[in-house]
Amino acid sequence: MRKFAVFSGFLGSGKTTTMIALTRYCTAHHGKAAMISNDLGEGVTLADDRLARLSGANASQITDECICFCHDVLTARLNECYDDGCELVVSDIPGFGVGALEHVYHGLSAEYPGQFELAPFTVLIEPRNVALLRENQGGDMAHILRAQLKEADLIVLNKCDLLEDAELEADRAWLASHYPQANVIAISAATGEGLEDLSRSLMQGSASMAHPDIDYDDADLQNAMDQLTEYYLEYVAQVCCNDFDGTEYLADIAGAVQAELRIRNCEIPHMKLLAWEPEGDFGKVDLLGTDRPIEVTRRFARPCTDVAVILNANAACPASVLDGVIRSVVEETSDRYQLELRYFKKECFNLGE
Ligand SMILES: Nc1nc2c(ncn2[C@@H]2O[C@H](COP(=O)(O)OP(=O)(O)O)[C@@H](O)[C@H]2O)c(=O)[nH]1
Ligand SMILES: [Mg+2]
Repeated sequence: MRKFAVFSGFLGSGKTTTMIALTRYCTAHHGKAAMISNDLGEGVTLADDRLARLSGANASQITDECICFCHDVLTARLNECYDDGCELVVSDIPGFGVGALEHVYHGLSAEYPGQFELAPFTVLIEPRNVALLRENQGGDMAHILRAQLKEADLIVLNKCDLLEDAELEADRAWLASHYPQANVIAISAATGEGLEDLSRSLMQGSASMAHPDIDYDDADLQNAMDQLTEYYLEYVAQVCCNDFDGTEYLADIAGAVQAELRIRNCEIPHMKLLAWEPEGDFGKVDLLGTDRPIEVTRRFARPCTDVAVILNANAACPASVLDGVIRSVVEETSDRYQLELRYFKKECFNLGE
């Protein structure tokens, strides 16, 4: 089997966590699987890809361009995975990702007919965003969520560990009735619930190859996408003390960026901070909006000495504002922890500019 699935979905919905859990689960129970993290930064190491590898997933990355527009790179990578014995490969798409059904699925099937078996086009959503849609809130973001869900063959309601049974059923029923073209399943990438369902849906189902009625030039949709600034930072921190708490350090950076952006009325749907030390111990902190608590996704087991850090962010604010905020927060926080920094890479750009 040469199955390929795109995972679309809003920033922070859990695409990476799900791809990690799914590829590990499939490989253990059904057949070898692989994941691809796709994002735009040029020549960067993605936090998602590094996290996936540190977590033991069979993972690789495609950067510089959306897989929507580099089918040669994508097909070469897919063929490598299948030659390596994979039966299922999943990839996410950068940013908001609306349009991948047309560009990736229809593009691949036109250019490489019959080469790949396309699994249901999969869109992840988290309960908080279902709530926004149900309450008719969410502003620009709601436009993106609706467009994404219209593309779906399979809607994955993730983070169901955060819901009571009755809430879960209500959300599932609402999604099924508003997006009747799609199957809806509920999972928790965090606990592993529903992974069997998801594996079977992808391995046994196939893409509908629909052409949903989405106005990709819609001014609101375009406006929302144009506001997005992407940020990629990689550095190494040399630690002087011997009780350095890497997790607290990452959480302090996330908290300070959140506070600074709140003052400036900027929204930050997702910032990821990943740090690891040479022996493979690592910490991960996620910021998922100015109004949500900082999430410590993984704690360092021990105090660490030297650490490598990757910070990736997507924010709805001008590039100069995000750059200024992140740079000064990283410098001030690192000073406070008496770290010496060596920068490797920084990229910051606005998608609309
Ligand atoms: N409670 C809970 N949190 C989750 C789950 N899946 C992902 N998350 C958290 O949601 C945040 C965003 O996840 P990520 O996979 O990076 O989302 P992505 O931006 O769509 O790739 C992280 O803090 C994850 O730990 C889940 O099933 N349950
Ligand atoms: Mg991700």
